Amino acid sequence: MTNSDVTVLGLGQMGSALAAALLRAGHQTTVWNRTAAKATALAAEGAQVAATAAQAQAASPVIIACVLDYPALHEILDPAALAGRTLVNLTSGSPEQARETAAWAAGHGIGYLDGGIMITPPGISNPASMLLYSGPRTAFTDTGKLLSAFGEAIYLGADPGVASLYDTALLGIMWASMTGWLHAAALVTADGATAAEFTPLAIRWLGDVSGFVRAYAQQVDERAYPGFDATIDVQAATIEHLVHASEVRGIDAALPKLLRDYAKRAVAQGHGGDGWARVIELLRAA
Ligand code: FVH
Repeated sequence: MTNSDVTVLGLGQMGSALAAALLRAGHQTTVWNRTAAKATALAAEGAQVAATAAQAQAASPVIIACVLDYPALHEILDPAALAGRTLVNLTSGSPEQARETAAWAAGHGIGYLDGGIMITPPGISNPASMLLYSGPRTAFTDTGKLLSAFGEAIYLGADPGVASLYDTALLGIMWASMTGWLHAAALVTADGATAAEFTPLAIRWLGDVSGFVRAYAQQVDERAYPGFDATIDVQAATIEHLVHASEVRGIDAALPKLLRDYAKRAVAQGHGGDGWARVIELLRAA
C-alpha cells in the first residue's frame, strides 16, 4: 500500500536537495534519514517523514536512495518493502557495485535504475544540470517525470554499471583539469600575477582544449594518431619548459614530470611523430 509518489532515503546535502526538488515539482514525497533531525526542514515544506527505512520504502512506488556509499545503502534496503517497486540509486559507487546491486534487486523482484549526479546540491533543479542514468529502459521511462525535477536526465543504456562508469570517468577529467589549472595558477602567482587575472585566459584555453579532444576522439577509436597538429616530439620539448619553470619557482613538478614521462615513453617506442592522443596506448597497457 503506497501513500506518496516517491520516497527519498538519505537526507544528507544531496538527498535533501533531491527531496526539496521533488516537493517543489509537486510530487508527494516521503523521506527518511538515519539522523531524524535532518527531515525537519523538509517536513515543513510538505514531506511525509517515515519512522523507519522500511516504512519509507513501502510508502511509494519509486524509491530514490542517496546515502554515503554502498555499505550504507545495503544496511537500509529492505527487500520485502521494496518488492514490486523501482529503486533509483543515486549513491556514488563503482560500476561493479552498481551491477551487483542491480542483480540483487532483480533477484527480489525490484526494478533498478542506477544514477550519477554530475552537479553539487545547489545545481539540483537547474534544467542544465547533468544526471546520468542506466538500467532497464522501462525503469527510466517509468521514473522520468520524477527524475526531470533534478535536471537533464541522460539515459546511457541498459547496463546498470554504465552510469557510474561515466560518472567516475567524468570526475577524473574534473580532478585532472582542476589540478592542471591549480598548477598553472601556482606558476603565474609565483611571479606576481593573481589567479583572478590569469583565470579568464585559462577558461578560454579550456575551450580550445575541448576542441582538441573532440578531434582526438576519432583517433582514439581508430587507434591511429597522426601528428597533423603537433607531434609528441615537439610537445616533449615544451613540457621540459613546464618542468623547469616549476622547479625554479619551488613548485611541485610531479604533474609535469608525469606528462614528460608519457612523452618520453611514446618517443622511446618510436611514436614521437604521432599526436598526443597516442598516450592512450600507454594508459591501456598499464
Ligand atoms: N554532495 C555532492 O556534491 C555530491 C554530488 C555527486 C553525488 N554525490 C554522492 O551523493 C551521496 C550522498 O552525498 P551527500 O553530499 O549527500 O553526503 P552527506 O551530506 O555526507 O550525507 C550522507 C548521507 O548518508 C547517510 N548515511 C551514511 N552512513 C549511513 C548508514 N550507515 N546508514 C544509513 N545512512 C547513512 C547519512 O545519514 P546521517 O549521517 O545524516 O544519519 C546522510 O544522509 C554520496 O554517495 C556522494 O558521493 C554527492
